[in-house]
Amino acid sequence: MRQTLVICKPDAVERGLVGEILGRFERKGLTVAALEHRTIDRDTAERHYSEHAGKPFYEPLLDFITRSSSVVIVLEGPADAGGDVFAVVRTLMGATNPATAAPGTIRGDYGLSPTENLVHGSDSEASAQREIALFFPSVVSSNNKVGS
Ligand code: 3AN
Repeated sequence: MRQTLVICKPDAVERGLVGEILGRFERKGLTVAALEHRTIDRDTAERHYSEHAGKPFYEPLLDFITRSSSVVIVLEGPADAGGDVFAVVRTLMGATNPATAAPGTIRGDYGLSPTENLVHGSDSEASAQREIALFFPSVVSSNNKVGS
């Protein structure tokens, strides 16, 4: 199995779109390996978004992601699914800026704000490993295991 981290961000929870978002991933064929409704604390947010430190949108991004609860999810799919699970998730998410994301994608269908863009998905296998360890230290990811 391959795993990736998804966050239904505070705007998704506030707008009641968690079921819609998770349903899209489930109907695609991915399954939930771990799920938690939690308010992300500042320290975790800073570590999660460390690559963006110093950028103009960094502080607003931290304020946004910590302002209310998120639903943090580990999704998984079979290793032979024909594509990396993280890439499947990102295709369904759509481009970072919802205003220009393709119709039919989550961001393209439900968003307008570049900061409040509903959903996060790991952008590589390495990011998935790092982010799953950050949010779910008890979940042992099977990514990259021979024969899995
Ligand atoms: P993605 O979430 O599509 O992988 P990243 O990793 O480049 O995008 O950015 C992380 C998050 O930072 C985005 N989901 C969005 O909330 C915010 N962000 C990225 N670029 C901008 C921007 N130009 N203006 C405002 N917020 C941004």
